[in-house]
Amino acid sequence: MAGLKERTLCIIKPDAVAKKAIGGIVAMLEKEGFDILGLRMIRLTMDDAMAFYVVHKERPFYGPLAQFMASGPIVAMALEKEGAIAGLRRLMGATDSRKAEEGTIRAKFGTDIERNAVHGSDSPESARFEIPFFFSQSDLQPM
Ligand code: 3AN
Repeated sequence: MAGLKERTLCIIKPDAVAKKAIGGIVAMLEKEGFDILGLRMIRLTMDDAMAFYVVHKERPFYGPLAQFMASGPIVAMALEKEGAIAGLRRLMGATDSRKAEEGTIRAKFGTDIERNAVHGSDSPESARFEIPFFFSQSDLQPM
């Protein structure tokens, strides 16, 4: 029996957009079986970035992280697949790109712990906050 489809948010971060990795990353996601329900290229303001990462507001890297995310265009995608949240985290690899396993997006396109090419929701609760941050319900058409 097929498992339950799940939705997650993926962001191609400014470092990966700058190095022309959008196509390479989208190709890896599609090859892994993710359905792309929504896709937008945007530039976050500092306020947007701080609001998006509000869960990290007590962390020492909060300011620099928001600044980095607002430093250039990003690509936000709403993805769907069985086990999408864990599946995307696996495909992304370790947060620190230097430690990311071979074959992962971060191993291929990331640089370090900040410039790590992609973001992925880390739980169903995060996905429920993060997807509507970028997409309205009517943007997301099931495939
Ligand atoms: P992940 O993105 O793998 O879920 P989190 O949730 O621990 O990692 O951190 C969110 C983001 O904050 C990471 N993607 C990374 O860009 C940034 N980050 C995490 N730890 C650090 C750090 N020590 N220094 C700079 N940036 C960090």
